[in-house]
Formats: sequence, C-alpha cells, structure tokens
Amino acid sequence: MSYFADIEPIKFEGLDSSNQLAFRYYDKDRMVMGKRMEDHLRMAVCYWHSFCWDGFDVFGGGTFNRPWHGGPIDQARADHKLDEAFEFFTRLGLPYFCFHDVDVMAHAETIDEHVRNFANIVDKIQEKMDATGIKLLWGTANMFSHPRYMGGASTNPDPDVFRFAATQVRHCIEATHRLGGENYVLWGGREGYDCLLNTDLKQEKAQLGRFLQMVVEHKHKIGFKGDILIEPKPHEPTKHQYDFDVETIYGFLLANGLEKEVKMNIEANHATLSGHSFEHEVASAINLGIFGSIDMNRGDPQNGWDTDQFPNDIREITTGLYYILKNGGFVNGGNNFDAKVRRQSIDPADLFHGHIGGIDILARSLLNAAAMIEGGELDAVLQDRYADWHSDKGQALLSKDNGLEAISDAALAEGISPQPKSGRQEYVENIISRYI
Ligand code: XYL
Repeated sequence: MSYFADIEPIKFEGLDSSNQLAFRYYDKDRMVMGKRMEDHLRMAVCYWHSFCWDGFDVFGGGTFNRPWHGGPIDQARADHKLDEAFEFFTRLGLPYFCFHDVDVMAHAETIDEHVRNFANIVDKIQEKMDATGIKLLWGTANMFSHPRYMGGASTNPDPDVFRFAATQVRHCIEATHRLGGENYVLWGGREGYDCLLNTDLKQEKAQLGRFLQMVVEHKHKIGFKGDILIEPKPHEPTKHQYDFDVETIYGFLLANGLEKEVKMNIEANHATLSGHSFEHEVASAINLGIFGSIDMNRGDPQNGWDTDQFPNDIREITTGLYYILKNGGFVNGGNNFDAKVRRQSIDPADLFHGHIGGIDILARSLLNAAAMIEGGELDAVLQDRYADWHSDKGQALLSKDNGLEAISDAALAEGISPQPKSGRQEYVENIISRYI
C-alpha cells in the first residue's frame, strides 16, 4: 500500500470549501487572459526536498522516517522512492516534476557505477511518465553533495573532478532530452570559494566558462531544444558563489559569448539572500532577455540562510508574476517548488499541505497579476513618467549623432530649467494593494 494511500486526489473546491486538502484558487482549466491556469503556471514538484531529504539538519538526524529512508539508497530503495514519488505527483495533480541525477538513482561511487545506475532508473522514470502523463520541467546534475566536489565541480583544482562532472552533465542532459524535459538547469553550489587565499579566481572562472560552453555545444549536438538555465545564488554552501545574481551571471555570459544561449532559473530565496527582492531578480532577467524559469519558495526574514519554505507572501508573488505575464508568460520554464516542509512536519499529509498552500498562492497571484495588467494603471504611470523620452526630441538625445558638446550647446541656447516631478511611489504601491 502506498505511503500516501490515505490522501485522496486533490481537487479544486473553491473559496467556500473548508477542506484543507483541496485547492481554493487553483482551478487548472480556468481561463486567465486567454490561457488555462495550468498552462500559465506550469508548476512542478521537486524530487530532492520531497523524497530525498529525511529531515536532517546540522544539529540532528532525520525525522521523517519515510519507508524508503533509513539506509543506503540501493536499487530497491531507489525504485521504492520512484513509485512513491509518482503516487504523490498523481494525487497532487501538477503537470511537472524536476530532479537531480543522484536524487533518482541508486547510490554510486565509481564513474561507471554512476553511469549504469542512472541509466537504469531513467528507463523506469520513462515508464512512469508514460503511464501517468506527468512531464519533466527540468533535469540537473548534483555536483555538490559528494565529497569529490568539496572544492567545486568544473572549478575544482583537480582536472579529474572536472572530467567526472563533465560525465555527469553529459549523461544527465542526454537523459533530460530523452525524457522530453523542457529545460536543463545548472546550479553551481560549490562553484565559488571558501577562502580567497587558496583560490586562483582567474583559473577557476576560465574552467567554469569553458564548461558552460561545452554544455551548450552538447545541447546542440544532441538536438535538445529546451533552454539551458543557470540558477543564481550568492553563497551557501560556499562563502562566495560565482553565479552570485542575475546581473553577475549576465556579465559572465557576455565574457564567454553565451548571452544568447543561456537563461536564468530564478529562486525566490536566493534572490533575497543576494540582498535583492524576488521581483528585482525577475525584472532584471526579463530586461536582459534571459528570463527562463522560477524556483518557487521563500526565505525567513529573520534567518540569513536558504530555508526553502513554501511561498505564502501574496504581494511578493503577485509582483513577480506581473512582470512575467507582462513579458508574455513562461515559454519553456515554469514554477518549480524548490521548497520543503519543516523538520517537524513528519506526516504524509504535511507534504500535501505545503504544496497546496504554494499552489493556491500562485493561482491567486496569477489572478491578481492578470487583473493588474487589464486594469492598466501601472502601465499608465510608466507611460506618463517616461513620455518625454519617447518623443522625437528624447530619442534624438540617445542617438550616436549627439554628444556632450551638442547637447550642452542646445540646452544652454534653450535655457532649460527642469522642474522636479513626483515619483508617486505611494500611489503605485497602493495600486498593488487594491489588487491583492
Ligand atoms: C539549492 C538549489 C538547488 C537547485 C538545483 O539551493 O536551489 O536545489 O535548485 O540544483
């Protein structure tokens, strides 16, 4: 009998329902701005937090005692975990899931064991996906947990570690392609440093850049049509990570000729760790033309680390989705719940409550964001504020025909005297408050 046998498939029951194991906002077939809610939000369950993590923290061991925990993940345990993951996915009813190679496979030590064990489980994943219709939003390789990666993967001082990482990524991107995955993610958790004194920054960044170029070359070689995504995070586990935030990565992509090839997977909690807001990171990626996908979660305002909690801040998610919707919505990306229930939430139902809360917050935020776009008040403020720049005179200022000398001569001749104008911050902030 399944570990989740007591949970009935989760349904939309609307605002009048008092059933906590039901959606109150997420009605997947509801049309919003001409598209089904499910197709707008493209939500995914992540494998690692929900099925691999056993509740351990730095002060104590696992608390969840799920039937497939409690020993080394051999093939039987990996198979059991896969069965239960799909039991969960089908009951929750989201269209997608995401995984790291090591999340799904039997534990491996040697390089050939890694390739064999991974290939073995990919066949079984394919069968499960065919049987349930659940799709893969993205795959990724875990190149930060095994001790061989303690000094980084592609940025490791040991070239053999680089070769091991190349092997993992090659097999993981090929499996993602075979499974019909829509993106391939690279999160470089240990691609950074703990101590500058023992780190050759120039050498490590050259390794990272070439590695990324190889991933892109291989994507084209195998005909993978999805996006390659980098996930920014400023630090943790390393003191400093090279993929610090969206703008830092954009500079790195430019330096390596990859700005048209690689997009961003933005995680809400990573955005706040880097000293930005979630909406800042989303808006920055959109404006640079490199927005891809979202790792949806939240941090804790008092804790300074990556708590990976399920999202519950309607204002934060509404503004993020507003920018995404205004940009035309997700293409290959979606919303992956990179979130975990708390260590004391040990019941099977808790995993559902975490996801249901996140899903409903996203659905509600989508409705808010669509209403904000249709209302048009924010657009009107922007149009008005920058109207002079859109005039012929404003445009001419930015043309190459102009320079400091010509501009200053004309400004002096005209005797301009710019007058301060209100930025209307409270007015625009109150507009959002009206919609949420
Ligand atoms: C950890 C990261 C990872 C990535 C995938 O902070 O969020 O879980 O999403 O490697």
